[in-house]
Amino acid sequence: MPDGSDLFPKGLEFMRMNRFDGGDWAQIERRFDELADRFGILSKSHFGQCIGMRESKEFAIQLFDALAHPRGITSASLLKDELREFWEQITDKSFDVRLETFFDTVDKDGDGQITEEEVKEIILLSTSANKLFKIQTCAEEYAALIMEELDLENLGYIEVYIFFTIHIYIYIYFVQFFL
Ligand SMILES: [Ca+2]
Repeated sequence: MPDGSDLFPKGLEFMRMNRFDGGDWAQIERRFDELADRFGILSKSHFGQCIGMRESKEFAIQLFDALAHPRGITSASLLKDELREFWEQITDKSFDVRLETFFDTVDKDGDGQITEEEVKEIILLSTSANKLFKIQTCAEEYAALIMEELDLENLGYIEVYIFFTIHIYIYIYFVQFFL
C-alpha cells in the first residue's frame, strides 16, 4: 500500500503530517483552552479554528461529524480528551486511517454509501474560496463523471470498497489539480 502522500486532495492537505500547520498537541491544547467555555467544552463551530484548519468552516464541520459519528458523539461540542482523539486520528500516519477519515467525511449522512450529491458537496467544500466560483460551475459535471466511472452498476451510490475509495480520492485530486 503506498503511503498516498502524493495523492492527497488539496482540500485534505491538513491531514498530511508535513502540511498540517495546526501545530503540535501543546499548541492545539492552548487554543482549546482559549476557545472552550468555562466548563471546558469546545463548540463544533470552533473546531476548525482550534485544530488550525485552513479549509472552510463548513468543511471543518463535515469533518467534525465524520469523526464524531463512529464514536457515538452526538453533541455539537467536545471535551478536551475527545478533541485529542480527533486530532490523533487526523494526524495519523497510516494511509488506511486517513482513507477511512476521508471516506467518512465524504459520506455526510454516514450510511456507508457515497452518492453523487455527496461527491459534489465535498468538491465544493474542499475548494479554496477564491476558486469557488469556477468550481461551482463544474462541480456537477465532475461529480457526474466520478459517478459514471465508479458507480459501475448504476446503483446511484458508491459502496464502501477501499478500492473505490482510493479511486475517488485520486479523482478528486485530479479534478482539483486541473482547475
Ligand atoms: Ca452517504
